[in-house]
Amino acid sequence: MSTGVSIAAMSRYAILGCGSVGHAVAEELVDQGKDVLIVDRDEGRVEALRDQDLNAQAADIREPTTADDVRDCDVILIMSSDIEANKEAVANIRERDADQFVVVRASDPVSGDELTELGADVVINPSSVIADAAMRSLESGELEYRATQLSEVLSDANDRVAIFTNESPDPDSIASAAALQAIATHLGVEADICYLGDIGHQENRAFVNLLGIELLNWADIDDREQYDTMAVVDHAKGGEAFELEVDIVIDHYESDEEWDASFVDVRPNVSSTSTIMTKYIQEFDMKVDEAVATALLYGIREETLDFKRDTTPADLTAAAYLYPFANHDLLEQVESPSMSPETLDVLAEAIQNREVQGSHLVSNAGFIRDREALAQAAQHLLNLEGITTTAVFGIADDTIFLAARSKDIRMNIGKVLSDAYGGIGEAAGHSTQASAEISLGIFTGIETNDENRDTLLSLTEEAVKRKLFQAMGVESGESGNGS
Ligand SMILES: [Mn+2]
Repeated sequence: MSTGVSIAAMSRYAILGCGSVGHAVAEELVDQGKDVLIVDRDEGRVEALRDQDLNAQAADIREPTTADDVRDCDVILIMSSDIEANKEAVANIRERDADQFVVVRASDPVSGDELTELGADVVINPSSVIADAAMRSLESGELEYRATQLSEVLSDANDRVAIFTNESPDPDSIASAAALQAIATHLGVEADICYLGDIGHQENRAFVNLLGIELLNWADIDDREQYDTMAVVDHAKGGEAFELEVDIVIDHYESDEEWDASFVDVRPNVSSTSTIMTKYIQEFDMKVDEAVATALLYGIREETLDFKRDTTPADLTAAAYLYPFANHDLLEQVESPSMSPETLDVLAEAIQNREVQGSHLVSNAGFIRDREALAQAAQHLLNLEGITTTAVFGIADDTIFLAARSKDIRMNIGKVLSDAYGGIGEAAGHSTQASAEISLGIFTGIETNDENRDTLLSLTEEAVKRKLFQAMGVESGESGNGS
């Protein structure tokens, strides 16, 4: 593509080898109005192509002269099923030293590597293309099948459907329930979202209120007879044994419970039930409501810790689908009900840099302005799954400030900090929360240009982390860096 002008307007295409694949590609390009030259050694075939008003010429693609014939083409597609001939064609073209874009058909990964070495820009391996296509059709076929099943079970409801979130409803669970309710409505079936425990976290309450999702406490419902179909979504984690008879189960975790439901869709290969529900919404080809889209997007982001944990392609495509329908201002409000921008920055930095040893998390928030943000970040990180102790530190005014939190009853975090830093700084606090201050001392002479700042940061980071993990009784540096 030596010309500097638009490829779409000016490119000439050559197709070398016009069997079934080459022919299909040629037809597609001609349909798109492209200028195509076809080269094939079979004279009869060339004759037939010319009868179809195609620009074809008879020549052996292995011949060096063929490379001369296609010298004016910008893109060369070598599509013959004779892989040895394809190799020679690539070699001849590359010998001409022209800047042409070469796409070539291989037969297997080995010939693919050889063709790449000979200078092909793109190598196509038919068996992997077919395998990919087969997997995609299988996936969409399965989804179509499941969607039909789901709509049958929902439509069987004579009265109302009760959709249960997990016991302490979290965003993934609430969003999934709202999505299933929307699907039921789409099918003309009435459904309510119910919960058994209580909505504990303040953020989850904010989530429900801001999105205007109506959740009913099962304990407050007198007329339970009105529900003849029961669904549970995102229920496996965080729920006691479910005593009601269930018809629909949708989850991303395998459950310990033996469900005797007519519809079960459990996919451990995705990270959230919201991802699964998004696929159904797409399959039902329904207009997705703003609140539902926002809820689902938040559900996916929360389960994947904003796409940092166990994110699968399915989670990403679901999020990408939801993105344009979601209300991003609302999303921001849900995410940060009471956090200042500085706290959010510190928290983001701390999540990114976290190092986890066992259930202990230590993280560096970098250079900070507001020390209070460290304490909030440490408190917030304590919500991460499997974490019982957190410590977040940052640098301000030539001093390292550190805030720590613990919910591990066997650990006195105040004592841990004074063990770790008592000798080199000041530590204060008690069993569940504590803080420490360490003067940068020997480092303070360094002029803080950007490069020195980075060096300073990594030196302090290592020292601070090592001392803390030691005092906690674990050695740093062996495993489990979260970022
Ligand atoms: Mn979940």
